[in-house]
Amino acid sequence: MRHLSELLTTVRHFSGERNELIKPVNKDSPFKSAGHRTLHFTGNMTLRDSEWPQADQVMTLQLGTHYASVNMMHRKVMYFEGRCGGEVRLEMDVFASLGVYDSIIVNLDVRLYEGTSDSTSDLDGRGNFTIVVPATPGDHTRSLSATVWNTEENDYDDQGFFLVSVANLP
Ligand SMILES: [Ca+2]
Ligand SMILES: [Ca+2]
Ligand SMILES: [Ca+2]
Repeated sequence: MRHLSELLTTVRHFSGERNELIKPVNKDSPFKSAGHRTLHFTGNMTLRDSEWPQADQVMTLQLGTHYASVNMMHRKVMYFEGRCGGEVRLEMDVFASLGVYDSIIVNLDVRLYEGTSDSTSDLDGRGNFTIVVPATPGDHTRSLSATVWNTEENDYDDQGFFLVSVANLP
C-alpha cells in the first residue's frame, strides 16, 4: 500500500506540471472539451538535389493554406509532397488529434526519397516531429522548421527543409 500511495503522489505531481504548461481557456470554471477543434495549417518546403560537379538543384514550394477538423481520434488530416531536380521527393504526412484542454497535437512524418527519378521508392532520410498547439486565445499558434537529410548515402547534401505554422481554432 505504501508503494501505491507513493505512485499516486508522483502521478499528481506530473499532472500539476502539465497544467502549468497548458492552461484551460477559462480558469474559473471546470474545463469542458468542445469535442473538436479546427487546425489551420500553412507552410513551405525547400528541397535540394545535390549535384556534382554541377551546381545543386534547389526549389521552394508554398504549401498553401489548409484547414482540418480535429477530434480525439489521431488520424492523418493532410499530405504534401515536393519534387526537385528529377531525383528528390519530400513527402509529409500530417496527423492530428485533440490533447489536454483542447490543445491540438500535430505529428509530422517527413520522408526524403532520392534516386534515378523523383518517383523513386528509395527512402534515404526520415524525421518525425510533434507540435502541441494550445487552444488559448491569443496563444494558439506554433511554428516548426526542420531539415530531413539524405542520411543513407554519401550524397549528404540532398535535403528537404520545411517550415510549418499551425493554429488551433474553434
Ligand atoms: Ca542528385
Ligand atoms: Ca538532379
Ligand atoms: Ca538514393
